[in-house]
Amino acid sequence: MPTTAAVSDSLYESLFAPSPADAVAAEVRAGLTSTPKTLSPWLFYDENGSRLFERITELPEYYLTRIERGLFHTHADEIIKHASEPTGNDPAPMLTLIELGAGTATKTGILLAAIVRRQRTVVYQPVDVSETALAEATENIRSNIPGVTVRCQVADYTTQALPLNRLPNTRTLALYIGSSIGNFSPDDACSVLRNLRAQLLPGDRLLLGTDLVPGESKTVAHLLGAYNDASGTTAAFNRNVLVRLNRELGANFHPENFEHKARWNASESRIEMHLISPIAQQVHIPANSAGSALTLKFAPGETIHTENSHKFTPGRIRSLLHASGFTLTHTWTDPERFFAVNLATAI
Ligand code: AVI
Repeated sequence: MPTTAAVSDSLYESLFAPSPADAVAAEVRAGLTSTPKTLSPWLFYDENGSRLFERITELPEYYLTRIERGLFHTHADEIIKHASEPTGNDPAPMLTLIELGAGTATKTGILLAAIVRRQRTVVYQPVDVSETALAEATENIRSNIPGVTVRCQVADYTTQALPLNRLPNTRTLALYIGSSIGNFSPDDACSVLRNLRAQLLPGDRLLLGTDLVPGESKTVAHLLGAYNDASGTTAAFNRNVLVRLNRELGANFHPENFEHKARWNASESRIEMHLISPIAQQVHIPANSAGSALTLKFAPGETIHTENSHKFTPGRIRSLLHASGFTLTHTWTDPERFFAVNLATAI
């Protein structure tokens, strides 16, 4: 297994995390002085950005959360049955659930309830960099699903060793859902899964949620709609990163002078989010811990690339898992093949 040094610096802060001022200053300087200009997606998730993301997951156009939740509702017992199957000389074991980037764990309750139906009790270990999200997850689960022991861990799952609390004769089922894997480049996605695999035993399982490429029913228009919704929530989420830079770095962006744009990049199989400057403009960022003051010049039409959201073919899911030390065993999709939930075994 590769060491965590294979994980790039941009992964260090992980997604969904409030981050120290120095890390924000350094990331912004590196991204906005490069060509083309970029900002890392983890910068989205300040308090307001996290709230906007929660709203995105409830939008009619953002099918990802709704379909994944539906797949859990329909198939939870089957998923857990397969995850608990005996392999080799490992007789039907009790599962322990660990969740990477658990957030508030709203969908996980469906799987936990299925595990409790099968084995009466379960230890659930949500891992996230956000303490507040974990507190909410614990409260949700403890008050709604008797039989679950919650052991939260604040950690950066992309680079740090996971706090696996392995009881004798248990198998770990790791959850990485919500298409979060899609926000990493193909190489970084492999590094994140290898970091996970390095901490599992052969026979442990991974449940991975992946958004799918357009196909017979799913069109590019569906994808673009999910990232450019009619209510403007995704646009507000995208522009909020500029509001954050004004507040935290004293920058003088006029967010209304940047247009939200979602585009489908077919050759890279990803939705890209950009903030486009329709006019020539300058933005000032005062000196900070990362260096001296910056004056950023934007030409008309120039963009800041803020996020990639990769979409997968079944073959790509299989090869990513294989390259990371897992074998794909089962996939559940909705009838129109918008989204897939994949069960894999650590080899
Ligand atoms: C968190 N992640 C899986 C979301 C996605 O779909 O890539 C983030 C997001 N960006 C815009 N809308 C949602």
